[in-house]
Amino acid sequence: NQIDKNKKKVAEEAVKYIKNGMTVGLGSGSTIDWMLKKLGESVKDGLDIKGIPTSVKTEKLAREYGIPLTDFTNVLEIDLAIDGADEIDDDLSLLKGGGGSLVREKIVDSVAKELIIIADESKLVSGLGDFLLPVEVVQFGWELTAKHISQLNCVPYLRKKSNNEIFITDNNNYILDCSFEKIPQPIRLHEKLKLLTGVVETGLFVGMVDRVIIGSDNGIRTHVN
Ligand code: DER
Repeated sequence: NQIDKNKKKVAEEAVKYIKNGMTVGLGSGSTIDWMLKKLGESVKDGLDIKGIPTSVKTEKLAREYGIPLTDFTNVLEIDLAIDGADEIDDDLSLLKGGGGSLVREKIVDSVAKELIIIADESKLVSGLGDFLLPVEVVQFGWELTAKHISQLNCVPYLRKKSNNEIFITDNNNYILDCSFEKIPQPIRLHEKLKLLTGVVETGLFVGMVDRVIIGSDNGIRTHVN
């Protein structure tokens, strides 16, 4: 469908920024899945890179496509990270975590020398918060963490899988999806959430993005920070 075509377009455009010798942060999500497919083809054509995946799902797919992988045991620097997003606001602040990989994504995306976000135009918003904000929390005492988060004026929902079992992240934590409606000052909300005992990380990615590549029916638009 058209959205898939747009995701494929921006995914293939992003691969052009990957150069020989790079260590590349591999994001997570369906748009990134298209990027991994294209990157695999470039690797087959001789592109010499190593990837660090931000989820078990991305790791599996990268292996399937023959993308060489490494990890922080071997490298402590990432030249370029490419990732998706659930919402992108006018300041290029992001709301991420729809796929449940926000912790590893933020670890990789924040250390990368350059961060490129790829998305279909539907992700562009004037303000963050229509999408529920994912917050990763430790399992122990999650009910208390949820109570403290709710005191920041939201309703936290414990993420469940389709079979109604509790969703467990790659880091063996839970995710609370929080309805803040409007998030006028993402960094302020991130800081308040991050200070709460039991909170591991939030899906607010502020001041991290260098370039956004947006796919729409009539082509590709790039926003540079
Ligand atoms: O969970 C995430 O942050 C992912 O990047 C995800 O939100 C991107 O989703 P999509 O590319 O499948 O729309």
